[in-house]
Amino acid sequence: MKESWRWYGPFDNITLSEIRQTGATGIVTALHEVPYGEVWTRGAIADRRREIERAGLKWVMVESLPVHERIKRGDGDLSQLFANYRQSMANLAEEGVTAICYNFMPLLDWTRTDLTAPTANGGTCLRFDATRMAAFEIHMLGRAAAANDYPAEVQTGAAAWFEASSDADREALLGSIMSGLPGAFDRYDISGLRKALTLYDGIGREELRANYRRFLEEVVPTAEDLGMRLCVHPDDPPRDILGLPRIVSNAEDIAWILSAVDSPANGLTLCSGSLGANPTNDVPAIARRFADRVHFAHLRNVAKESDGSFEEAEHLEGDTDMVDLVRAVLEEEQRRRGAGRADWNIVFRPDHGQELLSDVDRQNPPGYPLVGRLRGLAELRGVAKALLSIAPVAAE
Ligand code: DNO
Repeated sequence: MKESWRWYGPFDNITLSEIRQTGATGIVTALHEVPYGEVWTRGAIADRRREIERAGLKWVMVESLPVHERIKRGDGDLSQLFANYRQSMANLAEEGVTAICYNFMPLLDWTRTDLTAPTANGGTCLRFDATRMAAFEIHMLGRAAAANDYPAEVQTGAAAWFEASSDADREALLGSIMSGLPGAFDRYDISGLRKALTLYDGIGREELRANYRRFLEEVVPTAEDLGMRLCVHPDDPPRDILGLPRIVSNAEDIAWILSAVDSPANGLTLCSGSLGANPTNDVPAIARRFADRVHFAHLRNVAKESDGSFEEAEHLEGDTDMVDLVRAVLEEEQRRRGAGRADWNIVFRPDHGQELLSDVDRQNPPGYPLVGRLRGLAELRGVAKALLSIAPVAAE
């Protein structure tokens, strides 16, 4: 398993030389400063690549080359946006960066209601609280149909939270919900969000799927020609949110995506934390079922609660059997080696981390502290090493 680390480039105050000390050798990054939909120039990619290589590391994965909202909505003439996406892909390939993670979540990327929920050991973690999300949707946003998405007791709790909340509480909640958007783009206030949501009127699951299929048809052949791999990131959380459909949430969705354009270039980011937030998703089973199309793994864990809330747990704790999941990845590597596949070494990164120790002073992007992720990486490395030494991993 190829150890990698997400680095936000100029937006990150963790330096490449610090990352080098974690033992990770691969860098996962993006040109976050380029507005969505614009071409990543070869020169800008080369500069970033050289900066990474000067630190003794290698740019192994793009996360993300964002898919423009208009493509998600199927809005108007998209030919320029598709052409730009393909041009960015070609420029990346020229610079030797051949794997791209992206998502197809409408409007928002990952969504949490609390960025600093206290953990039992004195650190903090990211939390999705069903009551607060309901308070946001029903009372702050005033989305009429939102009540249907929450059980009665969550609605009652939401009304109580809203009644008791101060302006500062509500601002903080809005801020947390908007924090999933990387870089500096497209954060909304309440009225901006209401307006952005109306652009999705009439776009349900089937429409979004049609728009996604069109995107895949436009870019997967290019990826094949360039020897690149695309890997879609699952929805986080894996359920409809703000009334917007989500179509990358479970095994059925993934099966649909991978067969919509059936090519090895059309692959999956196995994000155990995102998938693991839905109680009906068996993450190791999903990993095994789609193993040959997993081009990237995000390894982290969540602890779920009965009302739909969840918290980011320590990497080896929480609801997903992480040892079994790592075993599934190692089994796939073994199969690929047996089949002579050059891409047998699956890139993974410790996804998110709790804020521990000095993390609290560093102002890192939510979910991406140094110590918490280093802990996750070290634990995952230990699991992989132990599994490999106990017995050769079973392979067919
Ligand atoms: C969250 C990340 C996601 C991911 C995008 C990929 O921590 O895993 O924001 O980068 O969804 O496009």
